[in-house]
Amino acid sequence: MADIAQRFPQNPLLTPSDIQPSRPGLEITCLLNPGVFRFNGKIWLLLRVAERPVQKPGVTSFPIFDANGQIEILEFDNAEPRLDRTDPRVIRFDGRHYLTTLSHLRLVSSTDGIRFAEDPSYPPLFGQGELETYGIEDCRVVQMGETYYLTYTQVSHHGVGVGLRSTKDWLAFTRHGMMIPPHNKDCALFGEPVGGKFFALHRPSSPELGGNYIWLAESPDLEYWGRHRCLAHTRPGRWDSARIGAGASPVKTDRGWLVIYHGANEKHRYCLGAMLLDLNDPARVIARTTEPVMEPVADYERSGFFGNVVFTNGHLVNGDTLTLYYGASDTVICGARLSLRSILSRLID
Ligand code: MAN
Repeated sequence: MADIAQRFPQNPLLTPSDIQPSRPGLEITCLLNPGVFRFNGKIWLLLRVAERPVQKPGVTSFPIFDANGQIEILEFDNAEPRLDRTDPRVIRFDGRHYLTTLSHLRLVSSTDGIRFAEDPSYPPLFGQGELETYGIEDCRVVQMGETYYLTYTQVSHHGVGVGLRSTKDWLAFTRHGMMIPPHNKDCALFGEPVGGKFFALHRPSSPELGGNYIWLAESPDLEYWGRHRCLAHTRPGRWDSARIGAGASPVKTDRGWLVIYHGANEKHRYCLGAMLLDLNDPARVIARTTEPVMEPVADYERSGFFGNVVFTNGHLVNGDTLTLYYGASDTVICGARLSLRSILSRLID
């Protein structure tokens, strides 16, 4: 088997019952896809917490924020013929799409990288304003100097785009607004400029003509992004045939920028693979793994809210060890270690 990930024996590290809902009346349905960083001598995860009301029989209900930041609960009768509930993540009603859960971001920290707990002095991050009324999701975190940059998915009825916030202390945040407009997600900033420019991987969707491909953008100031180039397509007939998207910030190695990315096939089976980009010209793809480096094989990766998913957007590097934190089955948070050398050996002879 292609999988070279050594899963933590303690997996899952966090389950929905380990975290308190953000308000009375809501339950946590899923913990997903954390951003990862070091701060104040600890390891931190910025979890995506997906909530909805405790479900009543025969009814699908979920919260959204109104433009004033107040929670509103929408309810749909399951017997309603115009309601399409085939995907547990999204419902369609009368031509409109809604998320079945509302996500916010929650900080947990750890000294050993295994046991994580909330620190009440660091409050959660919620969606704010009209571009985040359906919540915020899947945040990548990168540190440049003393500043941490957060790139995350902003969801609203306007569409799905990439938001940018920054902070130095995880208490006060600067909101930089929408960095890349819909439909776009899976945005990972490079941790340092290359040739004097900032770079970001991102994932527009152009389903009618084109697809869900990984793109590269550059910026002089982290504010204005341009020179968009397509780096990688989905590959028909393979594990990454339907959609691909970058994981965390690329890892700088002496062979190139190593990108861990997720790929899904038409059956929505999410695996992880790797790509190597030129150190001086990240628009040049040197190599890409033929097979995944990690697949949903453990029980907790195969069944859950949305089964057959391993999805990462956060990792730490220590020598040859890449410690990935990932969402399994869109339900629980797990950890795994991979050797950088063995990933690289699948990319270059
Ligand atoms: C999308 C996103 C992720 C999620 C996967 C699998 O890519 O919503 O957050 O983990 O789908 O459901």
